[in-house]
This record gives sequence, structure tokens and C-alpha cells, in this order.
Amino acid sequence: MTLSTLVPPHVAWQTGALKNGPVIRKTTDIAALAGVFADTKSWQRCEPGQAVYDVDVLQTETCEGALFTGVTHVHPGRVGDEFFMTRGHFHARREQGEVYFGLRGCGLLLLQNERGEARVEIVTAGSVHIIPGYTAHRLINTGGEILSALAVWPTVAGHDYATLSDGFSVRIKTDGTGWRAEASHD
Ligand code: S6P
Ligand code: ZN
Repeated sequence: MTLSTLVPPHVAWQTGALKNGPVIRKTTDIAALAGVFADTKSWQRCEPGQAVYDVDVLQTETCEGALFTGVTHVHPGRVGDEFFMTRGHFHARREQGEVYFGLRGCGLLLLQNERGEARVEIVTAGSVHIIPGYTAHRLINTGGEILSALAVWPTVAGHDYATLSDGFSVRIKTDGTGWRAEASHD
């Protein structure tokens, strides 16, 4: 009998570094996040090439039932009072969920349903976040170190950024030592 033995991809739990697999990295810089942060004047003063977050995704075949695995690294930083964060999205296939696992750093996972009701979960090394379908999600780095989280999601899920082009209903800002939540559209 011949049994093939493959070396699987590997994630370093302390850093989120992926190896042993074809990985595609996408970096999102400040310039790409026009309209995402509330304080436009502070956003204009930022270095345009400043990286806000990197996403590494293992290349995977895409079909119904297949899963993507990726790591998001959100850099520490702020635009005005607002912490660096991902753009945030619903899945294009709304019923599709996702799981995030905190790896390092500290931050928040902002979740929002289709009625605009938001909640947050605290992300730390080892935290597990089950994102149901019909739920938009955004990672926010409230700490001084890189925030890294592993995610697994269906390859058919897709991204819908347009529905939240006016932003989430809540913004997370510094209160000097920690964070505070502020309603966006008051
Ligand atoms: C994909 C998953 C993550 C995000 C990444 C960047 O479903 O939720 O890989 O794509 O955290 O966030 P965004 O909102 O820019 O796609
Ligand atoms: Zn997602």
C-alpha cells in the first residue's frame, strides 16, 4: 500500500506567520481607506503608504464546501481618536458564517446585523469568535502591538463592502487609556 504523506500548511501561533503553502498577501494602506475613518482631516494628514492591515490567505481551490484560511494583521495606530481597523464587510452570500481565532495583540471584533445592531467581542490570544451568517464584521486594534487573527470562511462567501459604505453604526475610539464606543450617525 502506498500512502501519500503531505506536509500541510503551518501557522505560527505566536505571530500568525503562514508557511508551507502558497500564500497571497494583500496590504491595505491608509490611502485605500478613504471615507472609512470619521476624522477626514486626520486621515488626510496620514502618510498615504502607511500600512493599516495585511491579510495572508492560503491559496485554495474555490468551490461550494471549500474553505479559505487566512490571517489578518492589523497594525497599531489611530486616525485621530479612532483605532486602525479593517474596512469590514458582510459576506456577499449573506448566510455564510466565519470563525476568527485571536493569535496576538488585543482588540475588538465589531459585529453588526442587518438591522444595524452592533456588538463587540474582545480579541486576545486564544479567543474564538463565531460569526454567524447575516453579520458584518470588522477587526479593530485597540492595543499598541500588532493584532493578528486567524480566520476560516467558505470560499463561496465573497465580500460585500458596498452595504456598509456609510460605515458601521458604532465607532471605537481611544478614551486615553482604553477604548470607548460612540454611535456613528448621531
Ligand atoms: C474574509 C475575512 C477576512 C477579511 C480581512 C480583511 O471573509 O473576514 O479575511 O477579509 O480581515 O477585512 P476586509 O473587511 O478588508 O475584507
Ligand atoms: Zn468575512
